[in-house]
Parts: sequence; structure tokens; C-alpha cells
Amino acid sequence: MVEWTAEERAAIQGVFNKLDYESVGRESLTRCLVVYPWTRRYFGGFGNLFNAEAIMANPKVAAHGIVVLQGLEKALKNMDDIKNTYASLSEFHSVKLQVDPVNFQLLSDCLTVVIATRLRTEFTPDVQAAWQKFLAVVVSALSRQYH
Ligand code: ZNH
Repeated sequence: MVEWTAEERAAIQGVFNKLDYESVGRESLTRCLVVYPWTRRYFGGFGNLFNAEAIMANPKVAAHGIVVLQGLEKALKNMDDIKNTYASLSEFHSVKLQVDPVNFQLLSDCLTVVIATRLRTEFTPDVQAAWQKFLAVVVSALSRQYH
């Protein structure tokens, strides 16, 4: 089981407190789709993802960015059992969506970059370390149901 110090819990909660899901979700997913263009293939139902301009203007990308952050909030609220909390979401990404799990890390990294632009000096090395530990646990839990 993953152990969290009080400082880590406070740091991760602190990041969430400052997140505007709408803008951070949209920008993180947009960045992922632009920087790692192969990730577009999973979003066939999202319409035009042809280039950065189209992705930035796409309302389905904006809406899905919020969905992803709401998914992360579920992990935050169940920090001591992220693995089981994410069991069905992992199965969904594996069996139904067939998302290659390497992409979870890529989206996570995009999210960290966007958060850094928001928190600036508040995103200290300690806060970043706690945040990335949280995302690493999320990525591992999401990858769990892959065989
Ligand atoms: Zn995912 C979906 C989360 C990553 C792709 N997602 C989803 C959802 C959620 C999530 C919550 C919803 C579900 C239901 O409906 O039930 N994701 C998530 C998270 C993450 C992710 C948290 C990390 C961090 N994804 C991802 C990636 C990708 C994806 C990386 C690719 C690339 N997802 C996806 C899709 C979908 C989802 C495709 C579906 C969409 C629609 O709407 O259709």
C-alpha cells in the first residue's frame, strides 16, 4: 500500500484547491493531443482534431478535460485505495478504449506542466514531488487491469 505523509496530503489537496477544472483540464488534454499526436486516435468521436487550432476550439476536448480532472478528484478522495477506486476505470481504458497505458504518463506530464504555469512559485519542488507521486499512483492504478 502507498503511504502518504501529512505534508504530501496537504500539498496534493493544496494543488486541487487552486485548480480551475475547466481551463486546466482543457489545456492539459489539448497539450497532450498536440505534443503527442498519436493520442488523437482514441478520440475518434470528438470531431476535428486536425491541428492545434482545431483542438483548442473543440468543445468535446474542453468537456473531456473536466471529466479527467473529476476522475482525478476521485483518486484524491480515496488516496488510501486508489488501486481499487480505479479498478473499473482501468478496465474501461484497457478493454473498451484500448488506450496504450504509456499515454497515461504523457497526459499526466502535460497536466503537471499546466499546473506549474498556474501555481508558479507556489509549485515548489516539494509540492511538485508530492504531486508527481500522486500522479504516479494514479497511472499505476489505471494501468492495473491491462493483461
Ligand atoms: Zn481517459 C474516458 C479519466 C487518461 C482516453 N477517462 C475517461 C473517463 C474518465 C477518464 C473519468 C470517463 C469514463 C466514463 O465515462 O465512465 N483518463 C482519465 C484519467 C486519465 C486518463 C484520470 C489520466 C490521468 N484517457 C487517458 C488517456 C487517453 C484517454 C491518456 C488517451 C490518450 N478516456 C479516453 C477516452 C475516453 C476516456 C477516449 C472516452 C471519451 C468519450 O467520451 O468518448
